[in-house]
Amino acid sequence: MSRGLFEPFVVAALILAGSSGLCLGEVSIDCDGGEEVRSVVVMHELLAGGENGPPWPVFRLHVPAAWVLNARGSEGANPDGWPSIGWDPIAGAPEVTWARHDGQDYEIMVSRWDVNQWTTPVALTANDVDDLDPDIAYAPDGTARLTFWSGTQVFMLTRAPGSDWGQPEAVDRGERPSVAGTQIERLAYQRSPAGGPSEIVTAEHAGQWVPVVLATTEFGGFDGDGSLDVRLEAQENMVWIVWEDSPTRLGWSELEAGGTWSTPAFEPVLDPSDEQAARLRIKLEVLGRRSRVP
Ligand SMILES: [Ca+2]
Ligand SMILES: [Ca+2]
Repeated sequence: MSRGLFEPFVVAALILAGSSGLCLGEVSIDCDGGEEVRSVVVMHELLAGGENGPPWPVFRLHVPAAWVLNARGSEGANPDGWPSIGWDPIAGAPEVTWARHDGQDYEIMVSRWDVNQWTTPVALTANDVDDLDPDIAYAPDGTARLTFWSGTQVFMLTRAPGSDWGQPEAVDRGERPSVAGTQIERLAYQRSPAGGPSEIVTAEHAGQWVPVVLATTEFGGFDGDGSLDVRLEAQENMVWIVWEDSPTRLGWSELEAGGTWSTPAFEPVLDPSDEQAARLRIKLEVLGRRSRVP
């Protein structure tokens, strides 16, 4: 199978019986007999309540060490954050970003799969404040985009094919941003001012960043940590945004012809363990609409 024609990612949830305190996980690649990457494997422990345990330690002990990324990332008092994985359509290889604690605060790290090994992780930030929850995606032309948040500010970095990452660009006040493989520079995030409802926001770069508020909610997220897990998604020329709207439903909106966002719709969530299935139901609904366009 040629590169770029398949979904090169596998996300495996490893459920460990009992509560031994043992946390196993892994972020690694899976190759065929040659150097072609077949998938990126993210294994982790699914904790009680549906929360994810740390993904970094090695689970597949037979895997060559060069395939495994950051195997000690879950160690210490301030373990590394959850990874986001992008797929470079030109190199045909994955790139991973995550937040790493430097002893003072968190910085944004990146590493790419280069022929037969992960590159030495590089920090894209260097400061005295927490930089968190990076998300990476590639536009169809190979432009990489990476977004993260720090304090109450959302940032975006861009790397054109063959170039280095630019400097972090402040986008808007907000938290927990998400990026997707759209050709247009765009992201989604939440704004959660103290004492007020959260806003679900998308911003597009058209000369300057233009934020659009899609919805508001008083909900604090399924994990109760304030994260509404706002996700920007893009597939088959369809673009949509999903968020945790209440204890019983996800909200979603899709980008319509003409560039406007649809009035939010809602998908029931039976319980937190149904969330990923509910996100898949929304995806099928969005892609199904596409198939009905004459
Ligand atoms: Ca920092
Ligand atoms: Ca620092």
